[in-house]
Amino acid sequence: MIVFITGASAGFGAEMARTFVKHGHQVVISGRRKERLDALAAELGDLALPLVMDVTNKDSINEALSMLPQSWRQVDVLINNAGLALGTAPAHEAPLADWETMIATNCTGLVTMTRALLPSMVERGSGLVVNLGSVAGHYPYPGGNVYGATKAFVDQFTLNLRADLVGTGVRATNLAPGLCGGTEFSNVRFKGDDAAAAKVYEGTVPLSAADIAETVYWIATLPPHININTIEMMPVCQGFSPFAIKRHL
Ligand code: NDP
Ligand code: 8X3
Repeated sequence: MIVFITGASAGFGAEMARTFVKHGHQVVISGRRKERLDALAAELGDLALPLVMDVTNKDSINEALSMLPQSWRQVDVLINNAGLALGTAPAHEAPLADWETMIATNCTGLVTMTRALLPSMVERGSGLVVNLGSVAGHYPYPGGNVYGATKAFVDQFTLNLRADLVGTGVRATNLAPGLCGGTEFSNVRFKGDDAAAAKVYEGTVPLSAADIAETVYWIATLPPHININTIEMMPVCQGFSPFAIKRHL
């Protein structure tokens, strides 16, 4: 298989690349940080192709895709993994620029990549799009405002892809994890405050990037008549909050 992973310079994406290469598949590893991609490509060898690309920029996507060698163009699996959360401020205080960046990356980037690679899959009658959603798209929490909303978009977009793709042989899955440690997710969310990022996972056994990579690999290697629509997964230590009620006592 040829697997195209967005956001492969860190976290889930890098681990997915390792997993698919371990099983002998070709992997396009994309992201903005060239040095990270080059280091991962050096680790993985000829089965990995680094591709510098910013998913928030249509020209950057088109230019990167146009540079794909002929033998790497028939992408079998697109993993729309590039994404981020910025901040935990309440809606009335959060910087609008952070919201715009999350929407541009998690929504616009994801649909632009999908629109670019989907026609070839439909033409060939096979393919798979795996989108990284989140439990934040299913359950509200304070400070989750736009991040959660972008992931709810991922949910519905994936289901609507399924609606359009019935009969084409092309599959689509939304993978929605909960608390997952060992990636840069919280360091990015807390804008480099690594102590605050580490606190998120204190005293927990969170999901790991390897857990996510194994799940994606399982989805991608199921027999072609099976479509996993949505998977929501959490670490056992995570659950649900009660409703917040402001009492005037
Ligand atoms: P990381 O921060 O470790 O990795 C994010 C990746 O996305 C990096 O490789 C980064 O690369 C890439 N990326 C970010 N912005 C862009 C952009 N504009 N263009 C191209 N690539 C970009 O996060 P995770 O691995 O933890 O998260 C991966 C996905 O999983 C995200 O969509 C996240 O929302 C989702 N998720 C994460 C959870 C968690 O708890 N960790 C739980 C549920 C979902 P670079 O900076 O080099 O561009
Ligand atoms: C990441 C999971 O709970 O931090 O999508 O929003 S959470």
